[in-house]
Amino acid sequence: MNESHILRRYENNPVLVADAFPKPINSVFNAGAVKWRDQYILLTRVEDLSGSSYLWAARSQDGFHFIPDAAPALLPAKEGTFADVEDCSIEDPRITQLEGSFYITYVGYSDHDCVSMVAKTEDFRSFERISILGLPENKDVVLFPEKIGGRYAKLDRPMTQTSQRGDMWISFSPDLVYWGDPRPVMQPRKRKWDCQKIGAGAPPIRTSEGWLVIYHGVRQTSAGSLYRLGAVLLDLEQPWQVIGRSDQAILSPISSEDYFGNVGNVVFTCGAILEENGELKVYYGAADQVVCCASAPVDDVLALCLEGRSGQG
Ligand code: BMA
Repeated sequence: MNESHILRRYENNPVLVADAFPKPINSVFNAGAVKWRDQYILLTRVEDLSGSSYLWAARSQDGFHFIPDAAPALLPAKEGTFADVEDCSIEDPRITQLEGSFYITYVGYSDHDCVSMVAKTEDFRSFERISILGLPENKDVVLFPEKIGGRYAKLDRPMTQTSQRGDMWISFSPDLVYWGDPRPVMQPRKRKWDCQKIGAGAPPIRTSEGWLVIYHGVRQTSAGSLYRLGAVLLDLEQPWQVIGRSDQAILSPISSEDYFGNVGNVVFTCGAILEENGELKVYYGAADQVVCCASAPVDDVLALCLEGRSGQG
């Protein structure tokens, strides 16, 4: 297999498949990831046999062998304030550890199209929904793991009808409910692998060089959308400033599991873990079917971003 990308696939991929679950499901993919009390936790997107998605946690001692919990973690709200915006499906959870709790950002689907949501949990078993973070059509929302300049900060990806393009934006909040001071952060790049849509994947990771964000980029091909992963470094104090962005993709669909699933040609991440030894583990959904892992020394990923200093924003 061509392994020219910086991220190296775990040799026994996938790390989680539908058959591992205690009831029949269609697929398990796009998972938020966190290491907590010597346990790796994935909060996965599970699609059931009816085509609706919800969230289900799986736990592991080594980051590769995951056992799903006995029951789903969070189902689409069917009543109350949030049912209106997520009663069809909830998708693509990201986990941010912030002020001692876990904040889960995810996409809610309803007749109103897709919105971005945030909920809070302490244990991945019970959740408190907090607010709608982004109006339709909004996806790929991640919270920063600390306040910036005294305010909570998020990246998200509103879509524009006119250009049919999705840029990444940042905005700020005093309370995770009211958001403002929005600024564009970066755009798809003409003629490159990320020329049509981009979106934050894993929540920003603090490094010595800046906030590291693993993101996905999309390009249309004659076979449909091609989803790949890239990396970008944002300024620690002014995270709307791009320090450097990888010119090349860091992971591309080239392995069989990236094709044989519901949506081929897709690698899509919602979570990454930076180990104490400097290894960056990226969990990704392959072909919207299974969860896989790939890794690289974080220094290699940072170097690639810094090489791309000129190709900013
Ligand atoms: C995006 C999201 C992801 C999915 C990807 C590829 O728009 O819906 O959940 O993995 O498309 O199909």
